[in-house]
Amino acid sequence: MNLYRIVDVNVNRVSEGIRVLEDLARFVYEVPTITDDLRKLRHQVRKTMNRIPLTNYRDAAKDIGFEISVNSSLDKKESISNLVEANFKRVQEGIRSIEETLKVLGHYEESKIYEALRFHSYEIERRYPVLKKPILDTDLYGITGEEFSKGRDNIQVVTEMLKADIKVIQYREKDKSKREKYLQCLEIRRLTREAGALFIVNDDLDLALSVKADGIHIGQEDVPIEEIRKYSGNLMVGLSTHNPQQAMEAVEKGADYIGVGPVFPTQTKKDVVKSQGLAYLSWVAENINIPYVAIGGINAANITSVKEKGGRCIAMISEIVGAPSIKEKVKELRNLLEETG
Ligand code: TZP
Ligand code: MG
Repeated sequence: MNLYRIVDVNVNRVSEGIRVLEDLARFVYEVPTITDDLRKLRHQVRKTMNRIPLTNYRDAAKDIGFEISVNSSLDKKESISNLVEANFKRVQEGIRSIEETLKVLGHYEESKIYEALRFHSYEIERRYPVLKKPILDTDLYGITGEEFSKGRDNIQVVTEMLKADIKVIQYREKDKSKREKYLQCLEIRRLTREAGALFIVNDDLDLALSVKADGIHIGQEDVPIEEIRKYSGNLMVGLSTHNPQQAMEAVEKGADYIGVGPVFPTQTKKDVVKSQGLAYLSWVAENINIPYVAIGGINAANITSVKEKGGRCIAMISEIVGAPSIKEKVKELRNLLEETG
């Protein structure tokens, strides 16, 4: 049956993709653990197929994909990081195709094994050297807010934040059409990639995926994290929390980091919950062992107290986007953090 041919073609595609990643890990980045994990993954991809009797349907000459692949985007690599990204994508899409096809063919168990292998590939991708993202355990986390930006648009503000070497940018925008947000996010993705900064999109999973952001940030009132996880691939997922119970649940449900706040009263967020004060932040600093980001009403006058109570990565909207000079403001905030030791 031709469906088996889809599986067969994809097993080869996936193996080839892993092979490229393996060679780069071994000869360019020289990371034995990742090389080894990829080699094992490649073997498992092949070995799982041995559970299914396969006639050999392979016939590249008759394969219409042959002509398509000659002009595919995989042939236009601009950098090693593009090459690595494209091959992880190739591996993950190939496995997804195997999974779906095996389900139709009634091989549920094997389909589940491939699903697990795909998740394993996301995990390896997160550790792959050239793709490794900055971790959220220090410095400033910049969030857009056009209405507080003194007439500047989100692109101008993000450009300034990146110039000031802020390494985490969140796109948060409540008042624009989805199309406008998409266009701004596309540009911000380009800028953050160039600057080696993390790009996180607030609320919208489709937006985050379509612009290839690094992460999505959701709140307690959004679609639950376990649902987001089903579709978010290797995006990191951040979740806002307002009390210890929510923080523990977020860890249990696999959040990559949590938002902690609002630490102080804020005018910036509508429908905001009551400020939690510094006590909740202290509790998180002592009890939670995933990255956390303090947020809400933080400014130059109180950032020292935030750091003293265990704040490490600190998020701000109005204090940064509303500053006459973003560069000067970031310098001032960093000086205060440094002085606090
Ligand atoms: N989540 C909790 S407080 C807040 C968000 C998005 C707003 C933070 O804005 P600001 O201007 O830094 O108080
Ligand atoms: Mg939200």
